[in-house]
Amino acid sequence: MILRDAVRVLVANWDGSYTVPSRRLYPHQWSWDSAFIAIGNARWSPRRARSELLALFGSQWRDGRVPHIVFNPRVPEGAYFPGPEFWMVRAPSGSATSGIVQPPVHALAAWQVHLAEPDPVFLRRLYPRLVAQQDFLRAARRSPEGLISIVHPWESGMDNSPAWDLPLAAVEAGPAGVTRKDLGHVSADERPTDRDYECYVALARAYRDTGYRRAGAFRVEDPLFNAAYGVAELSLAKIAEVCGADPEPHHQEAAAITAAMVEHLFDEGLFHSRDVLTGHLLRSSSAAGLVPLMLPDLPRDIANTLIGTALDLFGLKDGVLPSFAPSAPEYDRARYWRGPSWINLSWLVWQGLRHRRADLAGPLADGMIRAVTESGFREYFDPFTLQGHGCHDFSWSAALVLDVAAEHGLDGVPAPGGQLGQELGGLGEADDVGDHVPA
Ligand code: 9WN
Repeated sequence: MILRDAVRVLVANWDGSYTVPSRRLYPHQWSWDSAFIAIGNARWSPRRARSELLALFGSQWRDGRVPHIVFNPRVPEGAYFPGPEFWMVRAPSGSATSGIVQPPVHALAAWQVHLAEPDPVFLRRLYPRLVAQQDFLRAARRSPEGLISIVHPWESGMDNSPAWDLPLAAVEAGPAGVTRKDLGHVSADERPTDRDYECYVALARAYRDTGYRRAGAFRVEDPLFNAAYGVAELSLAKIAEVCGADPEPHHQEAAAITAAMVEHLFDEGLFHSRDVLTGHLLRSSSAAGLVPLMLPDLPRDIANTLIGTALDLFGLKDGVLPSFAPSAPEYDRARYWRGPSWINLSWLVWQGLRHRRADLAGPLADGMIRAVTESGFREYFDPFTLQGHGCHDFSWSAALVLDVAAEHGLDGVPAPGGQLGQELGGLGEADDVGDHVPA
């Protein structure tokens, strides 16, 4: 039942060639959401999954960047802030987009989509674009330490994580003429504050005014983003083999970023962000610091220490992962990225645990399924009561649960592996995908 409901959410949020994260709160295409959605859609409609990624990369910029939002021209400007009139930029495709990026989880998604239904033609189409995405990050964002930086909290995907409090305190943000649309859909105590928004807008405007070339007052190296970059290289190595390209450079790049992260971002049992402008580590208790578990070549002692931190600081043994450690003073159980549990973050850490600690990966998978079963496909969840917060019918909460069910099983019934076609009784494929799917 829960799987059918998940598919219903994804069908309701489908826009002809991609899926909106949420009909009302996020009514356009978002970059890392589309990767997670593709991973889930691959389990019941690989065609939609391929379309999702191809649609997003259709609005890639010439410099290789994949914008964090591709705007739907049919949605009124006022439906989401900041919209196209704020960003003032178009991709070569003609679509209005934002000018910042999000964690590069797309090569991993492309590989998972291929695994669900092998399609070398799809991979050959996407491979050069995925490489260009990484090239952009190397060219525009790599520091002498070999790490990739983000220039806006929105680029982290974990927008108002307490990890950003210190760098944001230094941002001068006057009253920015911010017209918040989010508060029309979600209660204010579950969203960032007005001051946070003023900083977001000031930073985005400053970056925009340099033609999206020079970072302003915020420049940090985030462990989730860098781990995603490393995992992308490993996925590209596999994709390269299918496409007849050389996988070796991708392996080397993944090894290099893993080593740089261990050298510069690991401290006291957790990976942290580093402020490029001050050179200081931004020590915090963010669960982003556990995501490097996804890197298979992480030294074993570091991985074991991280798992210890996941248990002691984040209470992982109970099967639910808060986005910020509950014992930390900044923790807030209901506010956005400051404590609640998110399905995508849990899924990333689950990926890192599956081949290391099946005894911990299993309960985490059960925890994700329990959250949506008890509270619906909410955007985020109280890590203790699983009460839902943020918007309803949130796409990646639905999509990733389909992936978890396919791999881990549901209600004690073993995982079918591959696609969930039979379990869903053809629900998805019977549905008309529409004419807009990129050929
Ligand atoms: C800004 C769409 C996005 C996610 C982000 C999440 C939230 C946007 C917002 O929603 O951010 O990009 O308006 O708050 O933080 O991770 O991609 O679901």
